[in-house]
Amino acid sequence: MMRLILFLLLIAVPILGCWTFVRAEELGAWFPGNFSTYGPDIDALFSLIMWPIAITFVGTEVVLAWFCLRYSAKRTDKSVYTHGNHKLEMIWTAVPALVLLGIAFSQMETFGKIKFQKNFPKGEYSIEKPIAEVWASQFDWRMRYPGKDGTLGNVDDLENSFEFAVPADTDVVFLLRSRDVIHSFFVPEFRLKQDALPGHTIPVWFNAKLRPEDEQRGESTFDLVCAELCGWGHYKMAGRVRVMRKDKYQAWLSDLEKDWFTNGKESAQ
Ligand SMILES: [Cu+2]
Repeated sequence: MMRLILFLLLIAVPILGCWTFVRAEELGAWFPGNFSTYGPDIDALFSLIMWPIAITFVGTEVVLAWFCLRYSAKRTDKSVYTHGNHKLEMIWTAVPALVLLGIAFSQMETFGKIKFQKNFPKGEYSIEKPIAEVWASQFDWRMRYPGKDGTLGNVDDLENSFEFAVPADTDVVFLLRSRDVIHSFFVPEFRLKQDALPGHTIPVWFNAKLRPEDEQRGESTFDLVCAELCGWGHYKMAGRVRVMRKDKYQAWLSDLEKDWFTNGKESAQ
């Protein structure tokens, strides 16, 4: 009786597991909608890894439940000693190794396209001419934009915090830096997550779209969160990425410039 209860409890796990894996996508449990050009590639990799895991998980749980029902010892049984099965061990080492190797090779193209610096966009914004520098620190995000001269690191640079504005449908390259500890720049809708490491300047790129319902307005806002536990105020590193139609972006930039150089005096009057 006990054995049967145990079996039913154990078999409930893969049954619920199947239901979760099949339904998760339509329930929106994996990711929010995608709004960047390389999002679909990342989603394809997610499925590529998720399905072997799902099948292995459900398979092993079913076997576990079945073995508990079929092979659990009775009180009168004697102990059995085993030294294992060499052949079986070879198989269950080699099969996952091959699967991992397959995953490693099949993600290389996407990884190269997104992360290798030689494949970075070379349009209006590039590694040499980034749209901004994004500084992560305990516990805020600071963006530094080049001023009129288009280059960073001089007196006409503009700054703001927690709000990263970018033009829509444009390859945007920015430099990610940290002032103190490791942080991580994460925008789920862009499928973009990049660690910020102290002492390193890491170029990052994306190309974001407006949400369809925002086409009229010409601006969409997405959450920017820190995805690396960086201290007690980690939860406060909640910023926004504002994706704007190009004309809106230019207007926003000149507003920032005005505010920055008048120290807010002009807009306060
Ligand atoms: Cu952080």
